[in-house]
Amino acid sequence: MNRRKLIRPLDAASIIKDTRKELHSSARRLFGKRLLTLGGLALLSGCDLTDDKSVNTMLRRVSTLNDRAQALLFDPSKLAPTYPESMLTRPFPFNAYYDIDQVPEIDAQTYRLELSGLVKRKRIWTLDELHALPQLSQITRHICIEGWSAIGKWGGVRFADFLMLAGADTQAKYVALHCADSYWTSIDMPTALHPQTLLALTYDGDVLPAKYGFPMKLRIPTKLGYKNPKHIVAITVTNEFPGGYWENQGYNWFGGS
Ligand SMILES: Nc1nc2c(c(=O)[nH]1)N[C@H]1C(S)=C(S)[C@@H](COP(=O)(O)O)O[C@H]1N2
Ligand SMILES: [Mo]
Repeated sequence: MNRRKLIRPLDAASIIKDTRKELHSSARRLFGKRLLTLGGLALLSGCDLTDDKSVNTMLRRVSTLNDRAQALLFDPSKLAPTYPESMLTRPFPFNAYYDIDQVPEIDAQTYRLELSGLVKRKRIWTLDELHALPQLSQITRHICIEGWSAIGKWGGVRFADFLMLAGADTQAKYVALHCADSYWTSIDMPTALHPQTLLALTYDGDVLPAKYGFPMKLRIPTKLGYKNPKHIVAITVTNEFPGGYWENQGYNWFGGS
């Protein structure tokens, strides 16, 4: 059994870990180098942590606060590290909310990508059309919240180029990504426009294998693994908070790495 299916609606432990990490690192600068404990935050917010529900509410608030801190600290021109070919992780790990024998099978011929929401040119893209756009490739580290990381090489279209081509409203807040396996996630616009955010069509120089997200995934080296959706079938530009599969179960929404 996949142990992640056992995760409760709100995985408090993961948020505490996440919160602690954030308070100890980037976000701490915002708090004037003073370390805020959960208890301290509770005092500040007038929240008494007497039961599970109020603890959850509190942690949710801390996580939302983290989203804002991370968004403020995000530097759109700062690049994630890149690596030489010699450092590629082989074999690259597979991960999903299900086991590998349940990876969706997508037919390249009938595959369509639907682009909708706050875009001038709402339309459907075929795989050939995506492959016909200018391609680039990069070697970056994928970091999964479950405690592993791996270096991989992905190729494809710069997502910012794709959004521009589509006439996306770049003032919009979110880009939501919907996947063939019902997974979904969403990202902030500055991350969508980051130069390393890639609409990835290849892995290690070849067509993206099914397990790694055929026919298309979003490779975002500035974000944690769960914010790198595979098998994307629809993209929506929106101002309404779209949440995400894991995010709605307690994972921090911004999910920076
Ligand atoms: N469609 C879809 N995308 C997904 C997931 C998923 O379950 N379904 N899992 C995410 C998580 S948690 C991780 S770590 C990575 C794993 O990607 P990989 O199989 O290429 O290593 O995919 C992410 N994107
Ligand atoms: Mo992950």
